[in-house]
Amino acid sequence: MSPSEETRAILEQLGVRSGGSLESRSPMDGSVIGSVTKTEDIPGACDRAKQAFLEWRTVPAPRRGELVRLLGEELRVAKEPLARLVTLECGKIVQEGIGEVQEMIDICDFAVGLSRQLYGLTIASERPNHRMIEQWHPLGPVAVITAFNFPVAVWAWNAALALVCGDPVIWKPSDKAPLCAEAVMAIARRALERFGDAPEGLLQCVQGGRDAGEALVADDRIALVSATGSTAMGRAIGPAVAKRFGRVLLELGGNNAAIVTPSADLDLASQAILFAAAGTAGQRCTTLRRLIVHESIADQLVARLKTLFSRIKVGDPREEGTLVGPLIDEAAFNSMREVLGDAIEQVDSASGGFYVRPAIVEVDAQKGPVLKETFAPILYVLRYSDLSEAIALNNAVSQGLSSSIFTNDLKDSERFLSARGSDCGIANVNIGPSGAEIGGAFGGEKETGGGRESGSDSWRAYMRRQTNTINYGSDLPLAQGIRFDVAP
Ligand code: UN1
Repeated sequence: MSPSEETRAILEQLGVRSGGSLESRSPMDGSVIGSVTKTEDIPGACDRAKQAFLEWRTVPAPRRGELVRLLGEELRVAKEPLARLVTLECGKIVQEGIGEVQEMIDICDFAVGLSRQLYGLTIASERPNHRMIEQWHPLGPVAVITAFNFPVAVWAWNAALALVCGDPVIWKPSDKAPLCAEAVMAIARRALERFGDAPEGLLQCVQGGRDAGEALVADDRIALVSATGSTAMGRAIGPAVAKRFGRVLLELGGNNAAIVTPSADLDLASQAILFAAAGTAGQRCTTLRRLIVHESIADQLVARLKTLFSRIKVGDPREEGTLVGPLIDEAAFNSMREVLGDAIEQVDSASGGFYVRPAIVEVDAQKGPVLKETFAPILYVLRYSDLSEAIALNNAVSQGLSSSIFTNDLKDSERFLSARGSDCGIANVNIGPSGAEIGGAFGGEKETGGGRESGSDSWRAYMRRQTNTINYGSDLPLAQGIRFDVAP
């Protein structure tokens, strides 16, 4: 079946009406597979979200969790068609499409449990008969700006947490993946109907390009802008939101490395490197882009990787056995070609899509394109002789998302994880830098933006902290022992 025929059938199955001026193309063959209506009234959406907030913040958090539980149930029902749509609209292989929807389900489960937690602290007061506590209250409407490469999961990371935290969500999906967003909204509507009395405007989606995102960023009814995308995008959003003292949660570019030490298990490392570098056609922000290998094992490992890379099946992401589907579009292909020149290996160029074989490029130093995040499957290989040098290379880029080390030497691994080790938000041992579980906090430092999404205590970004000091005595001792009396 052609991508457009199959998309039409899936949209119908999921209850999504296609139509409007914004077209969506499948990276598989470049054909138009559907369209959506551009959202004209962004301030109206912000207004509805604000109204919804006034009501939703008063609903007990465990009841808010019930909505997320229902969302998880609806996602389980729609898992296969939604995953298929991710494949059709973004080119992910079937396994990864399913994995992405599983990630949505996982975060819903996580958020349901969280809805009975959202803990604050009790703090010892210096004053007699005083008690200090910290409470977490809902923050306000959250704008979620997502990229094409995780067209549904990143919304879910944000929405599941925001909902239990008491915040409405306005989603501005990538204009390369508008149909996935419409499908998720249709699924969410079923959860909302079953829930019954959620306020209108609690979950919204606005479709459009950069201007739609800019309108959300500028609107002071939006308490938090959670944005995933390029560092250039983050550089525009950060100051714009700061100007109005709004909050941001930025998850921007990565330029992730893995160090392979002489003691590493090379079978395990090769498999991990294969997935981390070639998976998702090199279009994850956690994709492995720089391999830093000890000189004593470099020849052996590179030879192995070259063999593995040559065996990767590149092609129709729907086909059994395909590991690498198409790049998202021609622009992605061009940026890969800019780096590789004639060495780029295009596969099936008659298909209308941009299919490439993942490339391995050995380099002597980190400069030029090695320092940039080219969103395509290029793995640079560097050699090192001493672990401090390898760690310095890992840290010598402007991005700080993910990193890993392959080693069986406890000292090497602990050095890598220590304060003088990797400077990234994620540092792994004997697994690649990509493919994180939702239970951990996800995000990174430096030009990656500093935000943390998903698990651990990332929920705090979606709430406001309030410190309370309660005097249950009859005297008024002041903090720091200050005396401030007037004779009676
Ligand atoms: C992204 O590429 O924007 O860790 C997110 C991973 C996925 C999420 C990636 N769980 O690779």
